[in-house]
Amino acid sequence: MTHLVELARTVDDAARTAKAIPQLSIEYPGLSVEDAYEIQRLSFARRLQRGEKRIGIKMGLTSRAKMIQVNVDEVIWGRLSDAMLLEEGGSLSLSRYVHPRIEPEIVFLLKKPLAGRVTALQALAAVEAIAPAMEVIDSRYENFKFSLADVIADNSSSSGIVVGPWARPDQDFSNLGMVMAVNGRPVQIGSSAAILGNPIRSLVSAADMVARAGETLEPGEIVMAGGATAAHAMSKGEHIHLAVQDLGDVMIGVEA
Ligand code: OOG
Ligand code: MG
Repeated sequence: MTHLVELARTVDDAARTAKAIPQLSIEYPGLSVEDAYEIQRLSFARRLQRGEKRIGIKMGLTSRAKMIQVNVDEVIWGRLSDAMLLEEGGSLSLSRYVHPRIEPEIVFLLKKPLAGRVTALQALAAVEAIAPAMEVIDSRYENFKFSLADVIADNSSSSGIVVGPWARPDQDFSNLGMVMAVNGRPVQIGSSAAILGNPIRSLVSAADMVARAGETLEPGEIVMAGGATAAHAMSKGEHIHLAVQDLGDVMIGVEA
């Protein structure tokens, strides 16, 4: 237990100061997924103690492209705070991150509590709205390399969220074209269908995974469904633009 508290401080400090750390699994090769989620919970509690508010959760590794890019093939989740929200159409500063990447996503806004084993229909009935979104992920580990337990302990690389226009969820969003462009040039092209075949399945998994941690997704909270394509490593001077068919656009610029 004490070493979990210490490891929670290590990953939290790394995120706060934007300094890369060695993988926890090097020193603790036996680190379990269960312990990793406890480290995540404890490190997020440090954020709450500093005054940040929980705004929802993010699902990760819900597409083949993402699993292949980071060489971890299990669905994971992480906790999101208000301090991670980035202004749509604004810009972020590279100096606040270790080696940030950005990826195209779909996000859900909930109007009802959701937890446990639910059907896709029940999950959908809890959704107030959906929006196109980009997630900024920033592994705190050197070279963006990690094991399953490492990435979970590091809050599943959560670091920033840019959300586009909210739309009613009563439309078919199971196979929407998604194009992420950098300074006008498409760098990732995909479909919302890449997210577990249909992004609603990511919400179904989210409800189950949080319940197993003894938590509930609350009305007003958001759930990021996970990257539909591989992520793009960001560089200074880039204007990153995501267009999602029928849902609209999301933009962010990158400063030094
Ligand atoms: C882990 C986080 C994965 C996603 O959408 O799949 C994730 C990582 O790639 O560093 O956010
Ligand atoms: Mg993501």
